[in-house]
Amino acid sequence: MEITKTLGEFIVDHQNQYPTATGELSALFSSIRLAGKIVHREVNKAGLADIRGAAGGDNIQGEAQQKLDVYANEKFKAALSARGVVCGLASEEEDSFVAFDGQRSLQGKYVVLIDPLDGSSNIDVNVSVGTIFSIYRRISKTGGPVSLEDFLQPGRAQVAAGYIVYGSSTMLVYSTGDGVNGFTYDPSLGVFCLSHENMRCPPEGNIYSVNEGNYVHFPSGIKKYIKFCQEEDKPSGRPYTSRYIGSLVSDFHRNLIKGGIYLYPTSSTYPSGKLRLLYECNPMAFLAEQAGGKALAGVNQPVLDIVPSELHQRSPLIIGSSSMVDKACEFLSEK
Ligand code: P6P
Repeated sequence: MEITKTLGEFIVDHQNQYPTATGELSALFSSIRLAGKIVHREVNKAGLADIRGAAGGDNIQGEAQQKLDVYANEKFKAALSARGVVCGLASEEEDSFVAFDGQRSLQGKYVVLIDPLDGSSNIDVNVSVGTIFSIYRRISKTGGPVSLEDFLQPGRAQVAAGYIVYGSSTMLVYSTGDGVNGFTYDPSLGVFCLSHENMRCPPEGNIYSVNEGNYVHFPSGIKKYIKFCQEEDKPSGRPYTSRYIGSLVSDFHRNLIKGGIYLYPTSSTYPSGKLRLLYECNPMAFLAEQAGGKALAGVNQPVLDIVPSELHQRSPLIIGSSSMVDKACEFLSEK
C-alpha cells in the first residue's frame, strides 16, 4: 500500500484547520495511537506470551478479566495520564472513574471513556478484538478534581470517538465530528497510515449481525425482523447474510464498510440490553451517524440522546445502515 499520509500528519493537518486548536486533542490522539501500538504487539503474540486466559479477577460486570483486558486497560490508562490533557478516565475494567492526579492532569480539558479490549472472550480463539474510546470536554472546573458529571454526558456531546480493531490488520477508525477516517497500522514502520478516507456507511446492506442463540428471549418485533432478514424477497433475490463475530468492533467495522445492521436488543435476559452505553454504544453511535448511518436504542430513540445516570449502565443497540435500522424499527413498533 502506498503510504499517503500517516495518522500523525493527518492529525496535524486537521488541527491546522482549526486556528483556535491548542494541540491538546492532538496530544490526546497521540496517546491513543501509542497505547494502540503497544496493545497491538501483545494481541499479536497472545498465543506465545503468558497473557492469554483469565487474569483471575472479575470486573464490575462480573466478567472474568482476561489478562489482556487488564494489560490493555493499564496501557491506555498510563498513556492517557502521561500528557496532562486528560483529567480522568472511565473504563469497563474500572469499578469507578479514575481521577488522574498531578498538577498537569488537573488542568486537563478532556475525559476519556474506554472499553480497553472489547470482545476479549475471543482472545484465546484468535478472533478479532478491539479497543473503543469516547472523548468529552470536562464540565467540572479546570484545575479542580474531575467529577462523575464529567463522564455522564449524553453521547451527542462527544468531542471525538473511535476504535482500534486488532484483526487481520490493525486499524484505527475515528471521528472528531466531521466525518470518519480509517488508518491501517504498518508494523514494519510502526505507523498508522490513512487507508480509508471519509468512510461512509452504505444506506442499504444485506448483512445482519445478532446472536440468534438469544432468539427465544427477544421481543416479538425483533423476532419478526430476524424472520424478515431470512426471507427471499430482497432486491438481491436472496435472504440477508448472517454474520456475528461476538466482537462489536469487528461486526461494526464490517457493516460500516459493506453495509449491514448489528442488533443487541433488549431481551428477557438483558431487559436493558447487554452493551454498555458510555464506552460501547455511544462511541459507535457517534461514528455511525458521522458516516451517514444510524444508531438507536429503540423506536425513535437515538442512542446519542440518552442522558446517562450511571457509569456502567446498559443500553439496547440497533446500529448500521440507515434504511436497515429504520426497517428493524418498523417491526419493533408494530403492536
Ligand atoms: P454475546 C463482547 O463481550 C460484547 O460486549 C460485544 O463486543 C459483542 O458484540 C457482544 O458483547 C457479544 O455478546 O452475548 O452475543 O456473546
